[in-house]
Amino acid sequence: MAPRRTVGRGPILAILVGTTVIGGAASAGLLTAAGTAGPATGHREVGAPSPQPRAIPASESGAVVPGQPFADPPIIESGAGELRLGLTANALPVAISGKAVNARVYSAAANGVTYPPAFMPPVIRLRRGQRLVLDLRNDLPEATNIHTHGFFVAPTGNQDDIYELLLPGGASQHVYRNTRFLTPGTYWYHPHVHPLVEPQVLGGLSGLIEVEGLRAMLPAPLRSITEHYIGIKDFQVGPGNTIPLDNINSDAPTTRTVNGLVNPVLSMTAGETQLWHVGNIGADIWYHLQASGLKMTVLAEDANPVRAPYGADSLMMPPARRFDLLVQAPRAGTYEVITRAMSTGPQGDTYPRRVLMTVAVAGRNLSTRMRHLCVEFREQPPPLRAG
Ligand SMILES: [Cu+2]
Repeated sequence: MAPRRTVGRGPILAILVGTTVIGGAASAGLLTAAGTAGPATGHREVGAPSPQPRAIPASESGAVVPGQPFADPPIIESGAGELRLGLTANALPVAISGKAVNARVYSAAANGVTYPPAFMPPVIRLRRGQRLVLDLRNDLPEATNIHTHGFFVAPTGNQDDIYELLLPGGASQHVYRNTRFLTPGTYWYHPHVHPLVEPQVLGGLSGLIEVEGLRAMLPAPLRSITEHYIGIKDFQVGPGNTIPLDNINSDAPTTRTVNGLVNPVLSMTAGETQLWHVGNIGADIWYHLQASGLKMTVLAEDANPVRAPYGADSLMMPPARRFDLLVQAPRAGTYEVITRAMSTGPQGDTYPRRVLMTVAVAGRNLSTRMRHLCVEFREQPPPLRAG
């Protein structure tokens, strides 16, 4: 049975005025003022806050483990005319690269498979023209909703409605039609309830979406190359190893992650070209991506295929920025994908240089490589064909 929609559309402005924190009295005001919506489908009454997660003592949290093997997020896709999935927003402890942290994260379910709560939730891989049915459930102690960042869709029919106020314990169904008009490339999903967007995204509530189609626009030898998803997110921990919910300071010490891992190691073969779907899906931090020794060719910016692919030495990525890239490893060796030290200006933040990911390139004689692993890189990037 489809979940009932328990959404309050009351006086949002009145509800949210003066509400700048999630915990405590302000949160209770937000929840009770909106508590006139219909019955909850979950175990908790609408408007009743769930308990905040208990503090995780330092002796139990552990430390992040860098250098683990790179892993793509799970991928949710369907060959049918409809792609249906469930997303549940939770407030609970998860391990981020080996460290236990109180976070706000999605669990998911699709095609009979359940995906446990994770700092990097599954990628939604959508075909153009496919109907997307997203069943959202709120197990947070505060309101939330869902936004498909970059989708060119109307808010009607409960597609992408940032004014939806899904209360704790509630569920709502979002049906996205006319997806044939979406351009291929990388998008992302996250909650968009003001003023909770920042703490909820900072807490971990964001994931990648790919609208398929870029491959088909590439020259034939490139259409079967390996592709990877590079979801860049960061986290801070406050007291109790909890990601801060208020007084957020994006200049404070921050750990950068790729797919929820600190400096994972991705393997490539010398001469190999891969297709990377890269997105900064964190709340606040800017990234200035650089991969010295690897060749990056931009195919799409923010899910807009470029007129002519271009080579890039570095990529500036404010929050929400996405690039679809061809990445080639010309020769064997170990390469670092870094974010350069940078400042966003006198009123902004200053960020240190950090290694985001390591690329270990094996092999040395291109002529012995199998053809499908060894696509010749052209100095003149390949033209994109209309998809
Ligand atoms: Cu957004």
